[in-house]
Amino acid sequence: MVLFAGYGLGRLNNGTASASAPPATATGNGSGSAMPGMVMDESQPHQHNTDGTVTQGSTAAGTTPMGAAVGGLSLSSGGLTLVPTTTSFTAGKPQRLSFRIAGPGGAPVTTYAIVHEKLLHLIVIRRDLSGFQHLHPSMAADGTWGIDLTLPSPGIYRMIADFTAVVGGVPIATTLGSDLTVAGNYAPTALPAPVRAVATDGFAVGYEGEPSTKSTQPILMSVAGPDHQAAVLEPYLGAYGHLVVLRAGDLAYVHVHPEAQPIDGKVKFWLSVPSSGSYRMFFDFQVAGQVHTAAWTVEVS
Ligand SMILES: [Cu+2]
Repeated sequence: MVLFAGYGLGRLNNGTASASAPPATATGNGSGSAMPGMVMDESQPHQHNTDGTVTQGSTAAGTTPMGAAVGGLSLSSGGLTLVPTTTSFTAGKPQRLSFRIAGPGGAPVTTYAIVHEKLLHLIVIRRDLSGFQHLHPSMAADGTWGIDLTLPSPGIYRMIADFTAVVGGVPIATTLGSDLTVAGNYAPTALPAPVRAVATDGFAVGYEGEPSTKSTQPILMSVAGPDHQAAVLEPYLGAYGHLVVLRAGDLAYVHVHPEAQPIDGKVKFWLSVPSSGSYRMFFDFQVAGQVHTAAWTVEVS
């Protein structure tokens, strides 16, 4: 597992510079994945697996992916527990979402590693995979996270927190989830048809590639402006795009980052999906200082 030799820890929010952190040690299980808690070189493509491990992107091409392990489905994993303060919301009304991450002894974790420029990434989505939001709450000194959140319509939503907690000096990368409820008449939306080209805020966004359960596959995103020319993509949170893939039925979570530079104007990801089924793929990209999110339905057999 020489692959991971030399990857240092991410920057910590308590001011510990990576230079002073102990180097991450390759442990070598031969699966092409890092141990939970290891922070990868983020200039390289990689996949945040649903079980909290990270797979370095293109090096895993053609090999068997993580497969069955899925995460983001549990309130508690790896000794960490997501504790939301309130989980019931009123449709269309801005409300404070606050929560903490309880550590193994129950006290809130207050130290996190910065991953993609943030200490914690929060996805909120209704269980029918509509209304995707990618948010960055802020943390108070006591470890309470908070953000103003509007859930537009009735239904059951999922909050999915993706972070690397540092407990006793050990980084633990994990993804935890909880339901949020909005009372009222829930009118679920059917998944849109699995088309390749979608219109997003005036851009035509497409993807090439075939997501598979058998191997890690390249997925290339292209963004064209109203003039039909390739849009000039800008880095957003340290990458030329962010891809969140959620499985229909249980909202199993996969977060993938691209190769460091666009290739012929296209953003290249390496993706493996945990099972056959229907997925919704969300691609965050930035043009002219604005972040947009394109979404596709993907059927994996
Ligand atoms: Cu984020």
